[in-house]
Amino acid sequence: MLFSLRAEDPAVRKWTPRRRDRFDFKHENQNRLLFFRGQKVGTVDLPRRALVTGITGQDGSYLAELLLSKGYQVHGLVRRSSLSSQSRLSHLCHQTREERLKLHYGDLADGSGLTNLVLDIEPDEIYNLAAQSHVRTSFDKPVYTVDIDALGVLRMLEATRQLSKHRPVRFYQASSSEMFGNSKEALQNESTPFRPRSPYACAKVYGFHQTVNYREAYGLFACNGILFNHESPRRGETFVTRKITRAVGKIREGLQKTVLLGNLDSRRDWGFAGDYVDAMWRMLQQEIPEDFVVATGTTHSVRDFLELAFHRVGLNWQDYVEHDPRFLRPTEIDVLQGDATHARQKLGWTPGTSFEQLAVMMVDADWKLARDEKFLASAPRFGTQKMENDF
Ligand code: NAP
Ligand code: G4F
Repeated sequence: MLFSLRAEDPAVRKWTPRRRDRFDFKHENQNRLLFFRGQKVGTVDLPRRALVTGITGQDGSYLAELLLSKGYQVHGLVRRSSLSSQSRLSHLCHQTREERLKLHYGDLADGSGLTNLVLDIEPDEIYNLAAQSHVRTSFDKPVYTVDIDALGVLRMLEATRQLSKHRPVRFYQASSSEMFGNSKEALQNESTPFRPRSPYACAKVYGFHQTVNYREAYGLFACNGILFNHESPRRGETFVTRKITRAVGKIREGLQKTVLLGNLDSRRDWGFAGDYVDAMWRMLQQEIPEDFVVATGTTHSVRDFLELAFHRVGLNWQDYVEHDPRFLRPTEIDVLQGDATHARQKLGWTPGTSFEQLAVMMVDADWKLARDEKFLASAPRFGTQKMENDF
């Protein structure tokens, strides 16, 4: 006799991973067919489980939102630090019941820790987003970058392979358009050769090929998303778009006078991070694992972004930008422009936000942030007592 269970049934909620060992699932839309020792015994409407490394980062926070909105139970890998790094997630922690979003300490440097965690959580889908993601920094910290961005991928793939011996699991690797380097092709797609030009890009190329190899050697459901630059109000403040929009807000509010920048001529294919995490999810819903370029298909210079951002608050960028050679790179990529035809045709994915809309969204958010900071700076301070001898 076949039976049907729902996620909220006490019997399902009480299942421990060990008890689940004897069960196996096969996906059929939202339902899972439930097998016990190889025999089909029913269907279970369990929430799908995802593990996201890099959940505290820009993409991790948007992906967690998306997965929670689709009913997933989301597990996130978080690096231990003396101060919380959860600012991009705090709204989710408040909104979401504890069983839906669970955070675990872990580090991409710690292979056995990753394997234990993956075997313990038994995720259906793993999104490997964690990385030392700053290209300029990778020139100063090449060995660390390679450890996390190259060997870290291998550690995650090994952990995933161990789990795949017991149950089906799908793996997403956050690959990057940086891998194309100074390409000879005007538009870069899945068959464009890689010509990496930074320690970061070299590490990402390694992670890309290991992901393909695990797919081919072990039959793992593993995909590379080759994502072009994507930004948002949650972008780290040392990446050029956010550095500019933070400066625009502060300059407009009189909190900062100038902004120091490097190469203004480089061109990037900039999209909105919120659109791009949807492409990641779509990749893992395919029948057959493949690699996909995700891009807008347009390219703009840093100068173009400056024009738009300063114009939004009624200022002329040339009055505020100064050149600083510290922000140049030993090797630069001049132009990136992606061709996401494959993602459009296979995944039904298209970008929903234009370059202009992205700049406006980021400036508006950072202008508001600067106004809030100004207000806070002018408010009387409470809670600290002046020391008797503090002149
Ligand atoms: P991000 O904001 O810099 O986030 C990186 C995440 O990785 C953070 O959560 C960070 O944790 C975590 N992390 C760093 N080192 C770690 C380690 N040793 N162990 C565990 N976690 C670690 O990057 P993003 O923009 O969201 O990008 C996500 C991924 O996509 C990265 O792999 C990046 O290389 C790749 N990518 C990004 C773009 C883009 O334009 N954004 C384009 C192509 C590919 P902390 O919060 O503790 O720092
Ligand atoms: O914002 P960026 O630092 O991004 P970059 O180097 O393109 O890398 C980002 O996108 C990659 C995808 O292609 C990701 F894989 C990677 O993780 C990261 O998210 O720099 C963009 C351009 C560069 O040409 C840089 O030289 O802006 C130029 N730039 C000019 N002045 C600057 C500055 N970049 C930074 N970060 N800071 C500056 O002052």
